[in-house]
Amino acid sequence: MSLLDHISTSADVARLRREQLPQLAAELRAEIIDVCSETGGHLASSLGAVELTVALHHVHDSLRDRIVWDVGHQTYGHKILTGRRHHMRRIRQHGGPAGFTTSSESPHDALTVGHASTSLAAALGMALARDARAAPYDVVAVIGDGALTGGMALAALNTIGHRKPRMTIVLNDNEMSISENVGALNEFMRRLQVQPWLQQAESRGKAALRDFWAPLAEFGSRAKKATRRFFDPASNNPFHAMGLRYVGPIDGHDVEQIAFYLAHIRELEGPTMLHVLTRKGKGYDVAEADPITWHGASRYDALNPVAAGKGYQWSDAFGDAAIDLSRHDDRVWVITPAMREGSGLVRYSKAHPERYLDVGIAEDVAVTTAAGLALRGEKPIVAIYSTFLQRGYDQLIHDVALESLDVVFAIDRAGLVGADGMTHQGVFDMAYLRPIPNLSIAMPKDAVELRSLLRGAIERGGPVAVRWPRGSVAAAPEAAVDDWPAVPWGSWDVVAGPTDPEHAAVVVLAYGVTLGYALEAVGTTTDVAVVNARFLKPLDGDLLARWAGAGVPIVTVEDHVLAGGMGAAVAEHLADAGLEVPIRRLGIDDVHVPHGDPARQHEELGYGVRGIADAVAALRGRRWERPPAPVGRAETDDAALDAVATSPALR
Ligand code: HTL
Ligand code: MG
Repeated sequence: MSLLDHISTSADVARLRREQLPQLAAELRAEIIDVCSETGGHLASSLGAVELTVALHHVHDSLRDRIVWDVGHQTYGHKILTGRRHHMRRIRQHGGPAGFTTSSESPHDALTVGHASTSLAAALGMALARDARAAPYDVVAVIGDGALTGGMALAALNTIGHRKPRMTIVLNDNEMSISENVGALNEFMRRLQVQPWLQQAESRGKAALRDFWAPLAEFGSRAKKATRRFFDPASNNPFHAMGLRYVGPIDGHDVEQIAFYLAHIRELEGPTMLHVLTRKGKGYDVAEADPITWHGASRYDALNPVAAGKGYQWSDAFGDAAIDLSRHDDRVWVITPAMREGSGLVRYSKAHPERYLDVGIAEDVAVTTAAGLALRGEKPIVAIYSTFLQRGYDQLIHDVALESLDVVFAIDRAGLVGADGMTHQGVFDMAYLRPIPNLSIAMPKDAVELRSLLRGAIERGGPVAVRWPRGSVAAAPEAAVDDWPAVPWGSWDVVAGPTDPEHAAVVVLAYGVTLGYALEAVGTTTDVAVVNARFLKPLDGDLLARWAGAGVPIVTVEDHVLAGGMGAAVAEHLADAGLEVPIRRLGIDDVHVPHGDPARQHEELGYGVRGIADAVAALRGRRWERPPAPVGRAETDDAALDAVATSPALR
């Protein structure tokens, strides 16, 4: 009989006898493997957390208690157990469940999440709120060893250990982040010796736990070693030193054992960390053997799983360029905050190991370490996803830009990212980067331009952000760095239609993916120009002055929020210059965009091919025959052009 068929909420798991939990775990694992074969997704992490998930729902009620999953990518089991089983075949797709826990999706999801290392601070807040109201629920944070490398997590521990609210912290340790986990704390966890926490346990769990030691020794060798560690006093346990009670490590695939400990820990006062050893990909051979590839799987044949090849990606184009640049200039480094694979750096990490640095999930550290390198004359590239650079914002302004240091920000996953959805959209970076003095921002149209921009960034110095989207791109032909064509800094390029504004009805300014849409929308029309607006900063003020000065209506298109994007920059620039040219800005208008197919979402949000064609049609015929006198200080057309040319945005 299937147990899973009878489970639609946490309480259903609580009703099972502890001996039934292994069967539920086995069914859940099979279900996850089957679901992901159809949808892809975070398979290996979810498989590793199966027993943990079942045990958590056996002991805690996710409607009453707050189970705060860090990142939320390991929660497919949690979603299946909490009423979403039959929606899972659409996970991460348009209209289906999100890939991470999301409060608006289910009351069982305590936190909307996707970025790492937030669980401990959020759980701390919840526990303090609970205690302030003398409410009866439990708070449990579940954090991976990777997520624990984030400064936010460590700083939250500092406060948790100080305030000591009652809470359970489950450390789900599989020795893996997306790639091998890094850092001194990680190394320490490998040889962790444990405080004899038993002596400190204040509650009734105590006697029962003592009875449990003997049978524990029967478990597999890993668990046996773990059992021994329980008794080994260790004065150097950092978690203990930070004011937490520490339990473990225990076998994270023994569901009964985990349930046993969780049940006792919830009776204890203060914060307790339960260190659980798991295996990423557990129970599915390919995923266990290669948890890196199966961290984020594409769909596969469940019986004969083969990881799908991805083809040449923008990330690969970056990785290849970085290898060449580092060979060309021995001051070039690449720093990644835990995204070696995603950022296309596997080959780089082997080609230039001495100038490759993975700092763990610590974007802030990545940025300021780059500042330190640059202060000593090195040329660091921070390879970072748009969405994760949000974590390094203060460091970017305070540590890099104030000093105008030579740091290149290689921003990947710019634009809508698809299946990862709302938490991972790379649609804010230009808006948050644009106000920062001394910083250039550019987006190439292809791999050749990417190379040129990176080379230009390094040669010219100062902070530069070069961004590109998720997805595939044609590889640039092999060429020596010296032969990579230089792109005049701050220049735009007319790529289709009339090059003379006099012959244009409308001009479309686009960059990145939207450039392709613009070309398609314009098609064979001969009086609409398309411009590759590849620099957001500095803008190409000369080009803008020529086209706006001639009264050509402007359509701006971007895969980015409108507020603070390229369209906004153009509109501000024209306003400052006193040029009132008709302008339509296409992009994301003040909404959070969920998971879905990006191309479809671009259309729906009005900046795909159809949206551009409509905007062009609407502006057609609105070209000035003679530019009206500019408003404000400038009196003549020439003066207006001068004003454009001296606008602050150009400097
Ligand atoms: N940086 C930040 C701030 N958040 C995220 N989510 C990432 C990077 C990217 N990321 C993940 S999952 C993951 C990273 C680095 C590894 C987490 O390792 P952990 O969990 O040990 O916590 P495990 O996979 O079960 O081993 C996603 O974006 C999904
Ligand atoms: Mg891990």
